[in-house]
Amino acid sequence: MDEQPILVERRTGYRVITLNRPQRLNAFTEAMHGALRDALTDMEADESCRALLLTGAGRGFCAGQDLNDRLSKAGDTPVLGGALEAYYNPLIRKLRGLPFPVVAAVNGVAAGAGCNIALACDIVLAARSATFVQSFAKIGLVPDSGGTWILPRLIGPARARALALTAAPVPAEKAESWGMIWKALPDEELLSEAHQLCDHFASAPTLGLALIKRALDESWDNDLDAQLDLEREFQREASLTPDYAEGVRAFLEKRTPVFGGRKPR
Ligand code: T3D
Repeated sequence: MDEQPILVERRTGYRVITLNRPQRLNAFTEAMHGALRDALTDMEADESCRALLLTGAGRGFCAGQDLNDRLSKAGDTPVLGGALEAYYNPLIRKLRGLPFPVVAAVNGVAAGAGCNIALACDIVLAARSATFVQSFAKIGLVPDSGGTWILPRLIGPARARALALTAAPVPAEKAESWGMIWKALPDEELLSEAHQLCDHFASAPTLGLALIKRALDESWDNDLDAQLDLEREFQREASLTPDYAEGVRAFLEKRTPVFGGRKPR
């Protein structure tokens, strides 16, 4: 068993989680899922945590499920579904629902569920040497961890379908040009840019950003009418935050706003 399948670092206003099984390109085991779930629950409960940076140790971001756990000594493979229910689906729901921005710094290959976990993050930065692979078809599986939902929404049905059916790797710069990720960066700049972004979010109007995330997510299921109603409600909610008042005052006083990210009293 790995001693620390993930590493958690507390920075001022945000946390860094590093998937830490580099010898297996950070593929997921149950222990890693458990540690990640606990770390996410812990940071969600901490009001001082206002962003998350997710990255991988070594040369990969994450190669999805550790396939060593999917072959018994007798050579049998299991019936799947249980791990999605217990681990991958809750993980994707948690990442999407965190009340602050999640930045993925994809340092190397992101394959299988590892690819879709990255794509579920709010902002995806990738090293130019990184690739994104829907590798499921190579082993007779179906994209999971939200891939069949997120991928076509990011890059359109034609590209999503071809990638899912062929498992062709997408290099980071192509992923950027397709709108699959936010930015491809020189490898040596990846982490510093991800930290800069999280530093920025650590002093941003966090409650407003959480509402932005929800509004964009909910738009997929709404028609324009319903979305306009939702925007009215969310705007009302945002206007009750101290950060909105601070933002307006700071603008009129021509100074930099100081956002506390706190709930209204
Ligand atoms: O419950 C369920 O199971 C359902 C959930 C499924 C979720 C999924 O994610 S299913 C998809 C699982 N992942 C894959 O199929 C990807 C398998 N890996 C690869 O195709 C390739 O490793 C990569 C394209 C990711 C990278 O290729 P490359 O050439 O850069 O590296 P490599 O040499 O293949 O891998 C380096 C090492 O990591 C190697 O170990 P070794 O030979 O040095 O001892 C390799 O075996 C290991 N590794 C990579 N991916 C996995 C893995 N070991 C276990 N599981 C992996 N997924």
